[in-house]
Amino acid sequence: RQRVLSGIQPSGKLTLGNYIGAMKNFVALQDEHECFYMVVDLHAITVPQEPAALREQSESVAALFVAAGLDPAKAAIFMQSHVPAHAELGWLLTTMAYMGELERMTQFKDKSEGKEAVGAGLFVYPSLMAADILLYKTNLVPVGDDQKQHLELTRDLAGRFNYRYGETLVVPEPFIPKVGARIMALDDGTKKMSKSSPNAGSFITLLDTPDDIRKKISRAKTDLGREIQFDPQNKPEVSNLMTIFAQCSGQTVEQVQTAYDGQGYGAFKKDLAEVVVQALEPLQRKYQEVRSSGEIHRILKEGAERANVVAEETLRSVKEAMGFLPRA
Ligand code: AQP
Repeated sequence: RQRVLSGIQPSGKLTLGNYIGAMKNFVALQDEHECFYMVVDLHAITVPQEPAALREQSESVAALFVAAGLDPAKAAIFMQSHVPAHAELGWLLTTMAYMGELERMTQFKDKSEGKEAVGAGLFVYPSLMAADILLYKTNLVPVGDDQKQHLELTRDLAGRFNYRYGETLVVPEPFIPKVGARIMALDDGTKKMSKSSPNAGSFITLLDTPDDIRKKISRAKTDLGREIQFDPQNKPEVSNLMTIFAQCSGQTVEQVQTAYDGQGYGAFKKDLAEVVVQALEPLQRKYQEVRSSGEIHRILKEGAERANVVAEETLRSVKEAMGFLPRA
């Protein structure tokens, strides 16, 4: 059994991108492996969050984990801030990261672009993410393709630590599915779908009503021409919609292409909307149950207890290796 860890930020409502790129894999891995899945609230505050919204979104994301099929009896589900070792190891690793390597992170460049004031947290975020992963001696990290660069940095930091202080940390492997690894924005097939985008029409959230979903898909940008053809280079928008169709219906992109051969965008989009509505319906029903039962608080408490045991032990060995005086 390998150890798996991943997280999602409570920085908005979860999108189909988060689901297809990350959560579906979280669920697929829980039977075979020892899994830790967290709501990364310490990451969410790298951009300003309104307290009431942060609280609501945190509970909502945790409930969506369960609604999507994560079983708290199998996987530990917890809030990152409920395990203090994350912030502590995050700091220790920040001192080992180089400015140059952090400056190269494309997510930092994207998120800071055009902003007058850029928080320092946004800059050092990758070293906190490294701490998240390394605390659990994680073997596999299921993430979307957009996180590849951060994972590479995590591997570098773990290697640097081990070289400097002796073999202490486990160097993790990324686990990125080939199909559907990156879902793009509905208004721009070259940008990834993001929950914090200012244009709500650019993403579909897991809690959108059927009517919202139909509206958003019917307004989704499509390229010139009218063939339903999978060609991400030349037809990024249609290709993205085809990926969503395939992921939500359990078909391959090739099957989708064959089924819509010779048909126009209109008919395809109409069917796509229904496929997405149907795929989300059971998840939304379960979400309402989880929220109204209040069970999420107990789930998060138990998850944090399990996580703390593992995280504390790694932090202890890291501090010892670095030469911190142990507390008597
Ligand atoms: N568009 C996407 N396609 C595939 N996977 C995606 N992920 C995010 N967007 C897509 C994957 O979801 C996981 C959780 O991401 P996160 O919430 O920690 O942060 P993010 O990657 O920055 O996601 P967002 O939705 O874009 O959030 P904001 O807008 O707050 O920055 C990760 O595994 C990610 O790969």
